[in-house]
Amino acid sequence: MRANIQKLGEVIFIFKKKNLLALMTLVVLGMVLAACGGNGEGDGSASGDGGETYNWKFVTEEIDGQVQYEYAEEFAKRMNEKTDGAVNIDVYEFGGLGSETDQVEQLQSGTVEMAVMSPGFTGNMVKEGQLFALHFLFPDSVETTQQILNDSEALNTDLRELYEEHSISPLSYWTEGAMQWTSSRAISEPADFEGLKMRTQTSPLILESYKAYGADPQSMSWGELYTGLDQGTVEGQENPIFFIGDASFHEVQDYMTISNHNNYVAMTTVNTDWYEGLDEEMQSTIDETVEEMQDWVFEEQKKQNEEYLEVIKNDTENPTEIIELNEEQRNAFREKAAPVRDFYREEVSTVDGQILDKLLEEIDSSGQ
Ligand code: 6CS
Repeated sequence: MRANIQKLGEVIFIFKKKNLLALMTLVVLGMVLAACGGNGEGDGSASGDGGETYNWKFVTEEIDGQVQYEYAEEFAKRMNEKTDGAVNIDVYEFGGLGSETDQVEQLQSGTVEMAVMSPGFTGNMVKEGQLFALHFLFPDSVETTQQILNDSEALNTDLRELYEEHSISPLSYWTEGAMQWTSSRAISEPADFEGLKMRTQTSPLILESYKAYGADPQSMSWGELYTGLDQGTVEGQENPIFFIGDASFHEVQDYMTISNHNNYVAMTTVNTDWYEGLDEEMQSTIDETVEEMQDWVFEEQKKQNEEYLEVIKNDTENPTEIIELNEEQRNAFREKAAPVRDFYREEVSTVDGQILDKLLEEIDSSGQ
């Protein structure tokens, strides 16, 4: 089963740049393979030597080599070592078990025990989680942003409780780096977005953020994005640099704007009932590993973002014009983005923006 999924991942890697149809076929194939494999035992089962063994599934939204997948592999390795081989975690890359939204449902139903999940795919369910879609919310420093994600009570207690109403427990939040825009036309001021067909994830507030600049946003799975950009179905997208480079979006885009308009935040999530059913010792081992992984993943995203900036700059076969916004230019976007916060408070939040306001106080006290 695992070998099949890994094979599938390699094939996806080869095909991803070339053929949407092939990729989507493989997504379906992955779902069939997963169904054939049946559920891993989430609870302990007896091993030959009388000890308990645990087999869990950990699904990610990225493929082998990318930050989320590397995170899950490292997490699995650490859990296996700490439990003397009792915990075995199978890591699934994007496409192995379906689309990003399929993966959310699999975690909720307990078909998979663990998932790296982006709030950008849960906004129709956990409305408050859409605060991550607000541009220029976090400090410019990615380090400080990570510190806030680690310490925030608004996120780690209040927002977590709202996710738990939907059987999803976010155990941590971590950045995959600052997001930048790629596009088929140069973007250096809000007017450049006028009518631009912008690809986004599914959370409605992400679309709202781009409407505020005059763009024409539409949500799409990233599995369709390379072809969408190539064929002009969409003309721009946002992502951290490592993802732009590794998914080769720059090959089918002419410009990359260094806007640092937002941070890409991912969550390490577990199925709530499953996690609460584990004994205390196992829960602490998971919690301890989740905490250790915060520094690990920070370094991983930093390394990959730096490496891929060079890859994009040096790709002379697919030249990309890089536009670096100065503070004045960023302020023009900041101004247009400000009303989206009020929209969030008034139209989106189910708790009158309380979580956002608490987070804003936490950001303020970070001094950045
Ligand atoms: O743009 C996306 O949808 C994808 N971007 C990243 C950085 N990770 C996975 C996600 O699905």
